[in-house]
Amino acid sequence: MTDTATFADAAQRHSAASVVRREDYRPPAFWIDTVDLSFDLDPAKTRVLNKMRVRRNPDVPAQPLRLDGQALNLARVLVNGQGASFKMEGDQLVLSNLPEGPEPFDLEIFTTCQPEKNTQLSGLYVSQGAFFTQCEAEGFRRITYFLDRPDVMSVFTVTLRADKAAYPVLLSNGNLLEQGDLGDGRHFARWHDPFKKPSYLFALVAGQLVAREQAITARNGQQHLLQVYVRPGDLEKTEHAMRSLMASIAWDEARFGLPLDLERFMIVATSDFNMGAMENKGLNIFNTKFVLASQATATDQDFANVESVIGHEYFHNWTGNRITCRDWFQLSLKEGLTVFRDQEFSMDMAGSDSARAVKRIEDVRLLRTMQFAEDAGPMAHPVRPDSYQEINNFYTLTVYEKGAEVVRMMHTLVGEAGFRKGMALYFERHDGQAVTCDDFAQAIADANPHSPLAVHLEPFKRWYSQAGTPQVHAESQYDAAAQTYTLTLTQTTPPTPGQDEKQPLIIPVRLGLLGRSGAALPLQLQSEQGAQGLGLEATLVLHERQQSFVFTQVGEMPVPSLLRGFSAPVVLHQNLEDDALETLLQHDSDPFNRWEASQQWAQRIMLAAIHNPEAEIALPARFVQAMRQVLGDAQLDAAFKDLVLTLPSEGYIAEQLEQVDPQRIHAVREALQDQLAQALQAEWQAVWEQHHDTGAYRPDAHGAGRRALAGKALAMLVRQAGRTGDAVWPGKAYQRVKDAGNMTDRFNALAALVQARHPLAQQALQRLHRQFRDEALVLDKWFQLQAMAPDVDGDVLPAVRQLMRHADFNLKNPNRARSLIFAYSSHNPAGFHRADGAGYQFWAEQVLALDAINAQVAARLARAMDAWRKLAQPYRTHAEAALQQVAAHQGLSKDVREIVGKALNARPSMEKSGEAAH
Ligand code: B3K
Ligand code: ZN
Repeated sequence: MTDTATFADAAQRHSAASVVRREDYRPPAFWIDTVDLSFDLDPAKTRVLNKMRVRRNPDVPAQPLRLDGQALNLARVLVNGQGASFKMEGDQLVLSNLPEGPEPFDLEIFTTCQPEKNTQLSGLYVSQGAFFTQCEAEGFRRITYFLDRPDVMSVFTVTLRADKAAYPVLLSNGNLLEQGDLGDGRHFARWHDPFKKPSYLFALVAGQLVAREQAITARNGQQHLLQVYVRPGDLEKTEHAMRSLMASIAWDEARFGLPLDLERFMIVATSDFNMGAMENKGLNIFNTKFVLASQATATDQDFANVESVIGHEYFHNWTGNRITCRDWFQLSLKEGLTVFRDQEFSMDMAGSDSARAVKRIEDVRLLRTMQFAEDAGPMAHPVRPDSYQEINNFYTLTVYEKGAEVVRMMHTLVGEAGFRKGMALYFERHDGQAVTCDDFAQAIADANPHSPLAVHLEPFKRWYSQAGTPQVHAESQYDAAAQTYTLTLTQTTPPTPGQDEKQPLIIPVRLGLLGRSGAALPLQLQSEQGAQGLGLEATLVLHERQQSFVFTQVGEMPVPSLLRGFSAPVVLHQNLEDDALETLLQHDSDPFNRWEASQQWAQRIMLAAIHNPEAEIALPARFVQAMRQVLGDAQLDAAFKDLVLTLPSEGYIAEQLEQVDPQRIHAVREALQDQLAQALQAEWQAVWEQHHDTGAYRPDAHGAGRRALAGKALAMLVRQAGRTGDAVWPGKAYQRVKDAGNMTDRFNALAALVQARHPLAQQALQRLHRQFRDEALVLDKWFQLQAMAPDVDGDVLPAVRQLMRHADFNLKNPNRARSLIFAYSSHNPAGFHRADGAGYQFWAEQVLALDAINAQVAARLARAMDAWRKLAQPYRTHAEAALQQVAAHQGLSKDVREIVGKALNARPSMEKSGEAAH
């Protein structure tokens, strides 16, 4: 036994912020081939014995072995069974006198940790009496000393020992080798994962859990056992999760030829989790929010989310686990690709073309409201970042959603069959390796040597290295005499922090042309080889800063339908007349662009109203008429109508402005909503009559669409009633809160009352609370709805403060903190941006309070102020003061320090960029 050293989290907080750079990547000096871990699980003090087989990396000059550790108590270090000398440098355990030569040696490290004190929820922690782990990105070092980096891949064997009554279920990755009693009321289980993996994919779970089980036979005849573990009492809410898992397995086999590679695949749910879920090999750990679903407690959106997140984590088994990331800068290698895969999975599951389009619209809406904002703010970074202070801050919309769009563009450029070939080549080359984003792009291109992707591969890869949202300007000219239509596309990307100069990108632009009657016009493109017939739709590849495309034999002045299906993550500027937008809305064969036309039109109306505070806020009759037509169109799906009738969000409108007055945006949007409610009252009633009864509940796309549209109709009718004093519709809504047969209808009715600030809302809220007081996920919704209520005379903040004192509120539970504090700070602009700055003060208090508990969650909340520089006065001054207050706090985590530091200091040529873009 050598000395004992304690390194508390606090020590780490005081170390100076250091920047990790991609260019500094060096291969590891040692490999760890096998790891044998033994745990004696105890909430107060868990003992961890870590036996590793280590060898020098022959490709790297000899140097000491530096192992990462954090918040550990070190008791013993043995090399080949002998006490070894070591020193501590910061958080690292440094071993210098190791055996020389290429032979492997044994390294044994004995440490203890304190799971019940671990409020960070990273490493090994306790949630409701059970043990869980979260190791990505750098949590494994909070369990034992290790080369905690993704390019070190090892074969793990894990022994768990614990009290049998308190922890009857003992799980880890891979296959169960043996289990049994130890006497003294303790028992053990021993697991072995045959696949080598990086430490971030390690997991263990121990507790009182029950499982839904399903045996399946794969296409190749192999048997697998699937298990979904939850707390006793939640079992009946796991059917949808199991179905989703089975569908995911079948989909990956069918679409990509990728089978399940383990005997057993386990999902475990916990209510204390920093994010959505985690793809640990064979043992996915999930936030309960993305596992539990029953019609009584979950909405259609919840059902869809469960399906998509289960798919996402399952798909990581190949894209992330079998092939992993060389370093954390390559995070999008697994995340962008896996999001693309889960989006495609959800679309395939949705079925009809129209339901697929609805899913695409939802994905694009998220990208444009959240990722575009990120790209325009102080945290803007490339899909493959160049540096970070805290990697957990880079699990962003840019890495995930924009990363998925980059993969989608590759898919567009090589086609579905070509993409599948590319994926096959990627696995052939890299299975079992830790690789880079470049390796992925290279494989897709190499499998499709004649594709535009291969032709333009180097410039295409700028999508990985260049931050900021490209702006594409489209101008066109019709020559009636020559019957030619010339489309000129120009691309620019605004400067972002640390990146002033931008190069042109490869931008696929899917398009069609419509005639006056709305019919699609045949496309013929003039090229060096003569006219090229393209059918009714084509994909142009923009690769220069400016390019003109000449279409010939165009018999009439066409309406262009550009960027169909949102074929590239860019902002398209094209100033179409209202006439053209109406043609697209009514006739475009591309449902995405039909929806887009409605949004462009609405956006134009909203921006005009915002810029003219003197003028009366009014919806043009023509727009109202177009909306009336959409609502009455028997050919259109309900879900699609719901999306068309949804005005662009306040956040999205804010993004379009140089200077943001959140109160003005809110006032305009509310006034226009009132007008939609009033002018279309008869239509809303008809919609309600047609759609509110969806029969027996099934969470499919069709039923969900009907419920969504009925919910919107009810909200509009209650809104209108609130203005006229009519009691019928609020009464119906209240009745529905009481007797709805499913949570979607119940929640929509409650939301209608709360959003209209109707007096019945309080009663309805109390009722829901009484009925669902034991359902944590429903209570989250209950808090969230109140935090997002439309502000009247500044009354939301006091209500939020009051809710923080509610017996059911708990700051330590991330879901609960998000449902109240995040919902208010990030999703209620009018409630949050107060002229007295009190919302920002509240934010500062909560960031600091959370930071003392859980740095990752605190840093997420810190991002609510990303866009502060664009705020109008007096908001901006108050916002800056609140940021300064957080920044000045002693002992801030590096997570929060990075976010507020960048918010205050990252002053790119952003101000310049705004001008360039408008
Ligand atoms: N890979 C995890 C995210 C880990 C986040 C660490 N801060 C979930 C996912 O993307 O599938
Ligand atoms: Zn993921």
